[in-house]
Amino acid sequence: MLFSTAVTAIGLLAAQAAAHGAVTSYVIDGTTYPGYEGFAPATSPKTIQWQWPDYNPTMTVTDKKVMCNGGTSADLTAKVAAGGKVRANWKQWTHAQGPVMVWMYPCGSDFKSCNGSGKKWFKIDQMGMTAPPLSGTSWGANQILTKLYFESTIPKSLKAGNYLIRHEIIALHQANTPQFYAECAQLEVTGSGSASPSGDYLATIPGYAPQSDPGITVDTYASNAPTTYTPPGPKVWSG
Ligand SMILES: *[C@@H]1O[C@H](CO)[C@@H](O)[C@H](O)[C@H]1NC(C)=O
Ligand SMILES: [Cu+2]
Repeated sequence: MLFSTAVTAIGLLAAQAAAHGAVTSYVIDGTTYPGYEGFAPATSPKTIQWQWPDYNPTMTVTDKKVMCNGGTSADLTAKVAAGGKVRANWKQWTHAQGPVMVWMYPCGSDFKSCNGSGKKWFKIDQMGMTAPPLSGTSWGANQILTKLYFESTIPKSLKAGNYLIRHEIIALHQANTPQFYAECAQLEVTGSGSASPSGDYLATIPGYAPQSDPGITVDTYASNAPTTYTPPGPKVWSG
């Protein structure tokens, strides 16, 4: 009895773990960079990605873990030309409903002291819902479910320098119980750009929107569910 209960519990845990996901590698200007894989932090290979401790979702937008899934600085940094492409790969993903948002943060000269604080985060890309219903599959998250990647362009005019890139999925498959999945990696943007977003394009993380934002706390299955969806946080800055 006890034994079978334990086996069931382990089975459930494994099923839960398998139901989540994280960015596990990147392709940046054509070069592949490994990230973390599996369920335990690794010391090798060295990565550009901030080490995350588990696949579990963060449950509130105000939790510190929402920033980079609990990660701190990485050993490596990937170079990317402004105007170049960053593709994030997920080894597994299972939830169709929810937005994908790609954010950046200027790190200054030293990644080791870069902690993501202050109102400096900006979005460079996002995909919410492209056609109703909210309970359907016309979502950014479903693109990851079917393709296991999301590719974005670094704004061509972005000022050169050190940045974090943060890929975030908000899984909305449980009514009024959003799940945040976000990972960060270190980029050195090159080129002759001199532009930086300001004002309404900037946000702090955690807390880029209230937990009650209709893009965060929503019942995608409600009979009176809205037919449109706006991802939470600022507008995308494209340079
Ligand atoms: C984050 O970094 C900034 C700038 O270096 C620093 O002023 C701040 O105290 C740091 N915050 C934490 C929580 O470490
Ligand atoms: Cu999950």
